[in-house]
Amino acid sequence: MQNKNSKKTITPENFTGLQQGVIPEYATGVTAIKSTLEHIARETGYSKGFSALNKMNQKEGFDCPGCAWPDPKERSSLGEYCENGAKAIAEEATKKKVDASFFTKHSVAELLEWSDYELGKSGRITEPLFIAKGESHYRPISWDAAFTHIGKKLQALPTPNDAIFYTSGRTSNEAAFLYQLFARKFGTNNLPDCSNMCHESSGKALGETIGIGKGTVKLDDFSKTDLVIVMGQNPGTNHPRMLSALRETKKNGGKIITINPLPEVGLMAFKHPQKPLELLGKPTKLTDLFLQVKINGDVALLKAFLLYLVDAELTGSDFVLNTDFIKQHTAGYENFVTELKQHNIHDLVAQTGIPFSIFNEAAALIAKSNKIIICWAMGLTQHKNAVDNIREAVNILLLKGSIGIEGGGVCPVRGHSNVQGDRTMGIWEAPPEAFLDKLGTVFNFSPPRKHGYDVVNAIKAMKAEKDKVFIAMGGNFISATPDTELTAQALRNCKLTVQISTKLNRSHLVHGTTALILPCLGRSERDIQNGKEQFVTVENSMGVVHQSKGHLVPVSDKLLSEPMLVAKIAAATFEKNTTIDWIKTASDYTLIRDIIAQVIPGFDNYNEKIKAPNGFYLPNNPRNQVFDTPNKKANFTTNAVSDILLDKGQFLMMTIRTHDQFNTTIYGLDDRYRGIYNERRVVLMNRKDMAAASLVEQTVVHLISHYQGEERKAHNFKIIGYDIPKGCIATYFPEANILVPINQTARKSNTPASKSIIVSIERA
Ligand SMILES: Nc1nc2c(c(=O)[nH]1)N[C@H]1C(S)=C(S)[C@@H](COP(=O)(O)OP(=O)(O)OC[C@H]3O[C@@H](n4cnc5c(=O)[nH]c(N)nc54)[C@H](O)[C@@H]3O)O[C@H]1N2
Ligand SMILES: Nc1nc2c(c(=O)[nH]1)N[C@H]1C(S)=C(S)[C@@H](COP(=O)(O)OP(=O)(O)OC[C@H]3O[C@@H](n4cnc5c(=O)[nH]c(N)nc54)[C@H](O)[C@@H]3O)O[C@H]1N2
Ligand code: SF4
Ligand SMILES: [Mo]
Repeated sequence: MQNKNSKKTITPENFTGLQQGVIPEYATGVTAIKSTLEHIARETGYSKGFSALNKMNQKEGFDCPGCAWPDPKERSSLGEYCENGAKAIAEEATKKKVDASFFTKHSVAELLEWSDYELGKSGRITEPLFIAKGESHYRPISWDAAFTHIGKKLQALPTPNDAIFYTSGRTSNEAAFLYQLFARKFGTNNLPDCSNMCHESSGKALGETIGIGKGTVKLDDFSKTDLVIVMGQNPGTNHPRMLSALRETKKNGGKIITINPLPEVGLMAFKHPQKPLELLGKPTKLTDLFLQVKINGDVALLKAFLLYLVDAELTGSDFVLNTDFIKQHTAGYENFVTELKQHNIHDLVAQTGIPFSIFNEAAALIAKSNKIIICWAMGLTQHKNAVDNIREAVNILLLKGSIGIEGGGVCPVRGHSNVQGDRTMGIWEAPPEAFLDKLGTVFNFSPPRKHGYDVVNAIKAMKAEKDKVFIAMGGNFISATPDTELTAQALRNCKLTVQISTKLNRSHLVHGTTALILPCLGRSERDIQNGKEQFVTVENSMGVVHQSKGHLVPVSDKLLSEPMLVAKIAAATFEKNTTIDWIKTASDYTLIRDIIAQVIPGFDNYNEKIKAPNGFYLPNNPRNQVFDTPNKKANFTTNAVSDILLDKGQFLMMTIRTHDQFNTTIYGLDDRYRGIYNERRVVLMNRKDMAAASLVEQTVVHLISHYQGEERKAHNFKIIGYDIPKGCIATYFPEANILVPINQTARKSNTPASKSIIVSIERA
């Protein structure tokens, strides 16, 4: 935690020059094309940029390094990408380079003063780099020396549990499988990943209620549904091609309800950028009913819907529930109804901030719809009661029998392009016993059984004890995690930190006693091993596994692929003491897929199945109304409404993404769909709250978060009047992460509650 009197922090706190503009009425269209072109021109040049875009999300090409939204069966010849996918590729294929001379010029201390935006814009890392104890600058190191250093430090640890192996969700199935195998052979389940901060709450809630920690819908269900409910998600920015799926819903007569504290532009109306005629005409209206819920009011809202559905007197009909489904496939219904009936629908709706008449309209629409899809993202998963949010969403679908039917089901929309695949491959601090049993049998060893650290527990462990080894397969741990100042102390306590990265970020600068930066190939780049071109495989948000093959010339000839990097670390750590030929396995990715096929259900015949141009679906029993829970039923659950109480002068704050970032990678300083330009240090605030606190547009304030008597402070934000419920404010991630208390996490999933932070506002 930061000393209240000191302004020195891990992240710079200066302004860049706020400009405010109008909020557009619809998403994409011509402005999006213009923005795409500008990014491509600036980062890669047109020739390289379009060469990459032409291959992105095409059957012979590479998977977009942006989000995990699936590709349609038929790919458009005009391109299968969105504005933000194009920005993601421009960022990876950038001409700018971070080489040894860059680090000769800039010390770590100097770079720490740069913003995340400035760091990222420095370019791609081109060679392995090392910083020794007490040194001020990174310097080049040979690959061999780098691997030997890691091997020696790992070997010297008193216990394998002193090593922590983090993963971000861009890592391919092949690299992820080798990485977890290495960690477990080394002797630990310390495999925290970005999922712990992302959809962990979805996995936990879905696992116990329907028996699989994943979604159940397929892309074409969006054209067959009666109703899509989009909760706590901003697809116009974060999953832009989902708007095309929602457009199909509308074209086929389906309805859309949006539940969000903000009227996100992308969800309101949309012009398809790859349909030239549409660009000239009117946008498609998407949301039919917008429910402007207060932050963390979702359990109350969902409970009110549930009460409406089970109470025939309210709906005026006995036929809104699917009683056959409830009888045949579920458990816990009586208990669920008994608990529900203790609530009063008007009290529940009052807690949401939504006018009763609008609630009523939405409830009536749910009651009359049979095929319902519920989609959600971080607006539901990053709260103390995040698991409850999702369990309540499942309750609705169970009442309606809308799981495992055409046009109905759960749709947790994943973030990183292979975060779901990484988990399938065993990147999990709490692996199922059956997975470990199989891994042990196939590789003839006894995998560690004790669960490892997730992200929050990894930070606490590194903070509590010195001299651990922290290795990150991608990502930007210091900027993505909560409680930035505390996490910095944790990382600096390590004896070695290793970052396997494509681009420069803050995690290279907040490092252990010694540190390595190991640069790797990006998705879009050609990967040649042993003279043969390789491809990798990934799993999208709907459980489809498919190929991804880069074709651009790598930015440097000193880069290694992620699978080869893991293999070399493993070989240096185990030396002669291993039964696996790591280097040989990583020299031909079909060999990695052969071993995956032996361990992971659904991957039998992997090398054959992956030849299908659209990939293949993994098994998903709830799609057939088979629920692999302990009681073999889909389970109703009971959940309490939010217990967050605000004192006078306090607000509930959510930390969200702008339209110009991919997590901690900042593409630009604008948030076009919210009318905010050239500034990220802003607070979106209700205008009545502003008036009550005598704050005006652009007043400079500091934010103080409150958690069980602890205070954390972030300086310099500008107030912006916005259409957001009273008592709620919004700031951007990662600037506000310093305010997220390490101990304020979701029950059961331990995900940092970065969408419900209690803060007070202090005038600067
Ligand atoms: N371009 C781009 N694409 C991305 C990313 C990116 O940073 N940039 N990140 C990727 C990743 S890793 C992820 S996980 C996803 C994230 O995708 P999103 O979850 O869409 O991202 P956030 O900006 O966190 O937006 C959360 C949304 O939830 C709403 N919200 C916040 N609190 C509440 C609440 O209490 N209740 C309700 N109902 N709504 C709430 C916010 O207003 C906002 O609209 O996107 C992925 N795709
Ligand atoms: N306050 C707050 N905090 C949050 C969130 C929030 O909404 N609010 N969201 C959370 C969520 S949902 C997530 S997923 C996490 C994200 O956490 P992370 O996944 O750790 O962070 P990213 O910003 O996605 O990581 C970006 C870095 O990954 C590296 N990289 C990019 N491509 C590749 C590649 O192909 N290979 C390798 N090896 N490296 C690559 C680059 O060096 C880049 O700097 O943040 C979480 N933190
Ligand atoms: S929707 Fe997601 S996966 Fe598709 S092109 Fe856009 S960023 Fe890439
Ligand atoms: Mo995420």
